[in-house]
Amino acid sequence: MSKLMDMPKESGYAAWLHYSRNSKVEKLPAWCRVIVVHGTDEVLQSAASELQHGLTSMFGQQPKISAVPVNTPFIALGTFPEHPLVAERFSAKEQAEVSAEGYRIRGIEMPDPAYSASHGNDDIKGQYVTIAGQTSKGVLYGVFHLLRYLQGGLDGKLKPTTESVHVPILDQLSNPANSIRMINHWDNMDGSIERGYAGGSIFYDNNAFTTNMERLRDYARLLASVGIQALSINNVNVHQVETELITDKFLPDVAKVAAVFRAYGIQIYLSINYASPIQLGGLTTADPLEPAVAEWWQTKAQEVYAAVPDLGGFVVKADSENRPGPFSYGRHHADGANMLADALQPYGGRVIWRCFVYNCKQDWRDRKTDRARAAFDHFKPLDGLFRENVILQIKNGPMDFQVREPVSPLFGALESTQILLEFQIAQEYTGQQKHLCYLVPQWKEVLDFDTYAQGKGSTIKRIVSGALHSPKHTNYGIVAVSNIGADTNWTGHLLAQSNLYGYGRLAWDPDLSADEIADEWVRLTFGRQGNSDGGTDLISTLKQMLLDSWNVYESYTAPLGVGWMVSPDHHYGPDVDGYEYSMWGTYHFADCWGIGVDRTTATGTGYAGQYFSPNTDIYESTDTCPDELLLFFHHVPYTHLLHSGQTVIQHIYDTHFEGAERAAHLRDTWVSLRGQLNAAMYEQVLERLEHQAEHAKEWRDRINTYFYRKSGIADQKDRPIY
Ligand code: GCV
Repeated sequence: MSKLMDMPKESGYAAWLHYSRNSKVEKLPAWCRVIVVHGTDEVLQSAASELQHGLTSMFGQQPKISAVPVNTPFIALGTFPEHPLVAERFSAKEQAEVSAEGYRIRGIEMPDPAYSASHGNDDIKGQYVTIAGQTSKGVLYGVFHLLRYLQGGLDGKLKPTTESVHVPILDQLSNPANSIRMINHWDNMDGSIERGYAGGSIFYDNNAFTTNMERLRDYARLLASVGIQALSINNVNVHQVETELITDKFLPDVAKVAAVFRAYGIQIYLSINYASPIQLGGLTTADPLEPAVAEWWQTKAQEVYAAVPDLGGFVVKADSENRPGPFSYGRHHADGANMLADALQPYGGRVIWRCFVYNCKQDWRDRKTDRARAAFDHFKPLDGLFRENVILQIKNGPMDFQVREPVSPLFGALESTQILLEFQIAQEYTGQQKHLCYLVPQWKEVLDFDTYAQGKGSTIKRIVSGALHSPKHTNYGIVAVSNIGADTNWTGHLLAQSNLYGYGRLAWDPDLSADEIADEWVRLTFGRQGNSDGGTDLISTLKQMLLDSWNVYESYTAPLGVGWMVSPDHHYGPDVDGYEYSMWGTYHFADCWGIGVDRTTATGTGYAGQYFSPNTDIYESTDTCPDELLLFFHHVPYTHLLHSGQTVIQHIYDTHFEGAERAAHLRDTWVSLRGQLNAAMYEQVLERLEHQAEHAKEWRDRINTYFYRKSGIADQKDRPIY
């Protein structure tokens, strides 16, 4: 295991994989003294060494790894086809129930508890715990499941018992809901990260690749532990140096990075510059229908795959925010994507094509153009025109990762096109990892949203997994923008690790609740640490802080779904009119009478009409539009009465006063846990929560004052507004 893993626990480096010593168990329990692993596959070897490391760390003694069964209890790791002992424990039907990357764990059958109490471990002699999959990746995920269970006392349902540590009684089948579970890095080769809030890149510095492979390996371990299996390693805005990633100059380095992640079952992708044929190839055009361009990409694909034979493929941001793309040549996006797809097809590569395409040079006076409509307007007409190895990547909302947006209407509208749902783990608009904002509840709302695309039950999670339109296809899933950087604790705010953890768990199983995921993460991160023994109060208090945090953040920032009241460019902190007269299509239209964007079909931009019924009708009318999205869909007077019974203006005042108080309460709650937490961890989080409490006041006062001055309507409770 990496030397870096020996960094002090309180640094947060080991994150949820710290495997603290279990003081309740004196020595390595008999059932886990030997790991029997069959095969030389490197992912299987990673699985065995992860298990060995985790058990050693928790129980203070190292299990042996053996290639052959032993005459004592043991843990068998392997795939059904290759490990006879593994296959033996499951019927053909049970084996068939496991999908390509799923796993089955079967513990030792427990004898009568009273009998076993007197006879101890002798009773289970010759028996073994089994972690099995169709593939070694499945086995690796199964190992991380067992480790989670032992470290946190978790398996989703079973809670920790003394016996479960001594003898695991798990009988578990788990298959990932999504075939693709991906993370996008927005890392640049100069070492910076676009929208990075946790230090510089772990991949690059000074226009070169890192030599710190240990750090990359530890990242691969964190990702694999939550089931991530795809990773794009450079920014979708591909600048000059990064354009050369697909050349001899950098391909040997890409190959080295790919090898590190491959050992953990993770496939690497590269973001490419659509104008590469011009910039690298000296062609005069990048027109996708020009044969010389297609040929250039075919030759390029051959070179790239010679260096990295299992490269996942290319991620493409085209015709978006000033990036080149097929529009320059009068071609549509299916032309653009298919040409690349044909080049990658012989190698099994995929083209992941982003739908974040809109006019970023809009005139703010133009009330007809609506950025929210753009993805649907561009891509719906192309449904069914894409190659088998093209996947469209769609942001969760129609705008850009705001604290509150409706779900993008493109989901469900594309019936014959493979898709990925894009989330942002990086907190670009949700406090930039200085504020606490556990995003899993937001993502859950998205995944559970019913589009009614094919009647009731057409939820986003069923659409993005492919279950609704295309159950047999594997080019579906979820992707998210990374929130990690070179900071020792990976995410800057230690508690922001919960978002990375939660994202992975949700991509594996969208049916997990935000509460369950928070519970897991808190137990794994804070259980048995520092002065704490992971007592119930600590666990439940921390969990509640996480669960409240999105709502707290929303309440002191932009109200009722309107979004965008942030400082331009860096997007941190309040600036109500910061984007109001800009070209980015991000307006709130506040005047002295009212606020909000009319997106109805009757009188507005018609965006509400992009949804299926009944959603389209629900959003169309203020009578039915949910309060939290009112200003996204409607322009209303400040005196408009919400369903809550409050006027819009009073809602703004109330939520902002309360929000700032609740932010202070988050800090006070943390302070109340001081005695139970490791001192260094306590301090690093306290600093952020103190900043948040202060910054929330700034938000409160700026927003309240702005609307008081615009509307002239006083706060009913007469609180200070400036
Ligand atoms: C990588 C937003 C961000 C940009 C980002 C873009 C995208 O506009 O502010 O930094 O660019 O989204 O998703 O491509």
